[in-house]
Amino acid sequence: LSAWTKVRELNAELKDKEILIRGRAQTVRPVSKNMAFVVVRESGFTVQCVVTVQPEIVSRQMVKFISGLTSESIVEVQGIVSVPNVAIKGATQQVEVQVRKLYCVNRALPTLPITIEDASRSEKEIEEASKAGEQLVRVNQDTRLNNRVIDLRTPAGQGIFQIQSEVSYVFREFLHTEGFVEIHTPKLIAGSSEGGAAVFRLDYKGQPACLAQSPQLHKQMAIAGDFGRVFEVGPVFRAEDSYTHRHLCEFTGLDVEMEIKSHYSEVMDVVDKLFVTMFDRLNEQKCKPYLEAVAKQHPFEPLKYLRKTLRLKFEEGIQMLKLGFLYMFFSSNFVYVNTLQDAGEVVDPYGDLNTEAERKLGNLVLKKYGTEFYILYRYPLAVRPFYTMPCHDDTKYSNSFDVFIRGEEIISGAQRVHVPDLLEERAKACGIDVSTISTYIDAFRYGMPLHGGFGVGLERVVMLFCGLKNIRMTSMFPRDPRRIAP
Ligand code: ATP
Ligand code: AMO
Repeated sequence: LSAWTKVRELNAELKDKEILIRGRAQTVRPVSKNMAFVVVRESGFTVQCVVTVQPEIVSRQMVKFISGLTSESIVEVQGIVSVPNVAIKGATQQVEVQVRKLYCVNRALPTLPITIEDASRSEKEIEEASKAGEQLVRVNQDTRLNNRVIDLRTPAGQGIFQIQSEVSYVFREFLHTEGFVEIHTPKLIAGSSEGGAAVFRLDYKGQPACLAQSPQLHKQMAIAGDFGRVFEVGPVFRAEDSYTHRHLCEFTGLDVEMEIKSHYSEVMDVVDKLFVTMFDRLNEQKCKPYLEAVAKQHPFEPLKYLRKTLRLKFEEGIQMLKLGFLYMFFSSNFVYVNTLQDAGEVVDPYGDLNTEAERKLGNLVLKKYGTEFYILYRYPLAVRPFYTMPCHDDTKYSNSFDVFIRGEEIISGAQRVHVPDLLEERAKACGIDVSTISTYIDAFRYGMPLHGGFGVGLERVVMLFCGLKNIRMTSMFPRDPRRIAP
């Protein structure tokens, strides 16, 4: 009996060996009554299978049956590996399979809502064809998401979620080896964990409740329960009311919480080591075909990062932005008009950076320090959640940080207030109804160590590592203000 082989493993070393593969009939090309080609695809990798009439082995009837297969049907193919002496176009593997048997496991409809060929095209291909007078189908994002199961089958779709899987795998593996315990916290909670309006409220058997905006409160309570270092991978719900390229209503949070000895730089040390390890792993051989598959459809430059992650003070970031604008002021009058408006937004030393300012700072940091991955720390207290520890030397600032990839936020983190009265005071000052989080505040009254942590948006990490333009591409079944299906 032939051995099952993965399409991606088919290579010239298997020449003359009999193999068995299962995949989808991507394209079926009858040549004559005696011959047909079927490109079989498995997990984004493709191989050309050749069916030729052979006495006792392949009948004309079988060639006819194969010629009538519909695209995307599931097939099992038994055959012999051969190595043609010309390059094979339209398949990833540079060998062929000479078919001896082919069995159709499940037949797809003759016409599908989108074709893999159309859904796999790069923007550049479409534009070049258009210049040459040929109109190629451009599949828009809504059509892709409405037909997500087909869209996911494209090489880029496969690559993105293989990379996503590696990110969460490295996250778990790294933290396990660093002595963190994996926990699972409730997603139905009594009060908002982050404050603000972005909360899904619901009725919990007659009691008001919400979907957790983060595992924040319970991951801190796990520290109160003496699990010194914890992490969680789980769903996070945000009732975002606007439609942006980087906000979802449900995303996957990679959360960490840990006791600290004396300073929240210990938390930043974990971020640093974790992400350098992660980026190194993503650049290793295992992920290479997936990164290439994504880049083929959505070209991007590899992420620039340092062996020791840059840590930049928020105030220094503001200063760089001011100087950046000054620099642009001298370079062009046109930019001058825009930058004055922008400068007005960002120079507030106790305000937050808006999306545009974050991007600009990302560019300036890249120019000055040669990295697209960095930590910005010591944020103004006013723009951070109630549980954030104020700086002891200046309470207008806080022991907190955000982390950026290519000028966009992927992580927020901080040292937490561990003193219950201050915590209660801060929650009230931030407009939170403390009765909804009383069990959380009580936990601090039973003795709480110094601690801190951070939360990572999984979909944002993959989006920004791969230089993709929209977070919906890195969420398998995205939930945004307009979409709750499929
Ligand atoms: P989080 O707030 O959860 O840490 P974030 O990326 O949304 O993540 P914020 O600090 O809230 O970060 O926002 C940074 C900037 O992003 C805001 O100043 C605003 O310009 C923009 N922004 C945030 N949320 C939204 C939203 N829902 N819609 C549009 N723009 C937003
Ligand atoms: P924050 O609200 O910044 O922090 O969220 C942490 C990270 O989650 C991602 N993120 C999102 N991703 C997709 N869609 C959204 N609507 C969205 N909102 C946030 C971002 C962000 O950096 N409890 C704190 C973390 C902590 O301090 O431990 C928190 O939730 O990548």
